[in-house]
Amino acid sequence: MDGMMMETASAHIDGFARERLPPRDQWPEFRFTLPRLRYPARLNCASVLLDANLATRADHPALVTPAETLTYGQLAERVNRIAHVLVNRTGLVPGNRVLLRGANTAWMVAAYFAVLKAGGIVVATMPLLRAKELGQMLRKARISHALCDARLSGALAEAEAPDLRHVLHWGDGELEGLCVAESAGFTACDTAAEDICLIGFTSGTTGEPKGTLHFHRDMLAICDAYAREVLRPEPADVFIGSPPLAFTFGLGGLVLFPFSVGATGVLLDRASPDDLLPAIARHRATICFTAPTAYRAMAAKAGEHDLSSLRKCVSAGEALPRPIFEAWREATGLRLMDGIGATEMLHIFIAAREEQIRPGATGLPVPGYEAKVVGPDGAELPRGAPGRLAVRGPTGCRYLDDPRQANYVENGWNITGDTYIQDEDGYFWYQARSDDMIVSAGYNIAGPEVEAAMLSHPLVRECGVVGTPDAERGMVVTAYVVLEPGAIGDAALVKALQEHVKAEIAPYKYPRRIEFVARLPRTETGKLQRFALRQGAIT
Ligand code: 3UK
Repeated sequence: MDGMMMETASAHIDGFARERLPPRDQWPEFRFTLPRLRYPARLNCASVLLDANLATRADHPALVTPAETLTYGQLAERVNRIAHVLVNRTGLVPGNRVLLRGANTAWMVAAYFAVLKAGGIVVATMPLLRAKELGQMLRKARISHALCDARLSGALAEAEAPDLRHVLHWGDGELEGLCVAESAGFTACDTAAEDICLIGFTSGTTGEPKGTLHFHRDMLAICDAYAREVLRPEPADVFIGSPPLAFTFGLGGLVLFPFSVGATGVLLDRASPDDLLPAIARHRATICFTAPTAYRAMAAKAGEHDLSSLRKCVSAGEALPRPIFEAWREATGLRLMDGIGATEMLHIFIAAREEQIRPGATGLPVPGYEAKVVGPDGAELPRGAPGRLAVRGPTGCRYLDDPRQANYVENGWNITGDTYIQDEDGYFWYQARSDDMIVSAGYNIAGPEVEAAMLSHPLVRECGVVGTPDAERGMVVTAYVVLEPGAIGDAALVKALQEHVKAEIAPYKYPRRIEFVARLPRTETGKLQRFALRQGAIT
């Protein structure tokens, strides 16, 4: 082997995932325009993000959870012991896929880094998944190993998974016991920067789940692009938030970003708005990551808690309606940092630093990324015209063995499935998911714009707007509304809300139908389930 080959050769002995990367001509174009994004050919992201902190910050808290606090030194030890267990007890070889199942806990993070450090491929799963969904992932990624929180072992045991040979649990003493016998030092697998380290399954609503492949260098790229350039955390920061670690929004916001500067991540078992508010106060958290609806709910109760430690709040997962931005500013004095990310892109690629924020817009391309709005033929549209969002940068979409790759990547650009408008100053304004645009009596109407108008009415707590079939107009705009406590959803309120919307935005967009419901259907990642609204399947 010549030197060049040695440098770039994969460390994977098990080539399953690499062999199922999409064909090269269907890859997005990867761009490394910032100097920091030019990574060496060999790197292990667990060493860079975790072990790099040991020299100077070994005694600084890396993770704080209700059960324990781990310094960087203690976390690194636990990671190393688990890595030894994986290799010595379960025969893990580089390239094997390891399913992780647990709530946001320190053991979950330690298991995650152990797999990365040993050269394995992480497949993290959301706690709410059931045997059927776990089985789909286990078979699709041909997973041989699993590390699982004992409290969540049931669904995994029931999953149909012919290749799953090694399952170890933590929380019941099993993994803990095995760790005691292992040494606290582990030399990281000498992975290539382009070795796959993560398969992130998308929270898609229809069809088989899609597995997105990410390289070791991608995990660093989101820290060096979004975190370093837009979020700009400091070593003294304390991160907190609600997204599960299996959702890459949570992985970045609660683990990778804090670790990239030697800061602290607070992990909560349960992180509803009512859990998050007191936790922010108790831990003196400085940076919060959660979904728009959680900020809405927290804004209403912010006065009952000491949130004075907060300095930055990130909102992602779905569009941030302007009324929520305003409510949060009123409640805390902070400007919410909206950002659009995607599992395919690993993390956020359009956002804005606080001083650049335009309320209502998602923002500007994150340094290192480019974005444009294109028409059906892929040609860039003039500013102000709605069209399909296309992005490229240091991260991008590679589905595991999936023909749907061709739908996400066009001419080297990632097509996220979102309709956007870019304004004259370059800012990107979210309209809707492209397949959620409502066509009513010949007009194109974006549900999220109507939702924002509804939310600015004081009696509306939550709102979801979809098109429902109508004989005369093709579709009619239908709003499902959760009212503030005490409000009465009668005909007079329907009329008042319709008048309110007509006064806020173009009158033809007003919801002809309004239904009052107790709650809106949402995914575990905080997204409104529009298909459920369209089907009228409201609980
Ligand atoms: C939508 C947004 C408007 C958009 C994610 C931050 O949400 C994440 O990943 P998913 O794969 O979904 C991607 C889709 O969600 N979306 C996300 N953020 C916004 N729409 N404004 C936003 N700010 O349709 C996108 O295509 O679940 C978010 C970081 C990592 C992530 N994986």
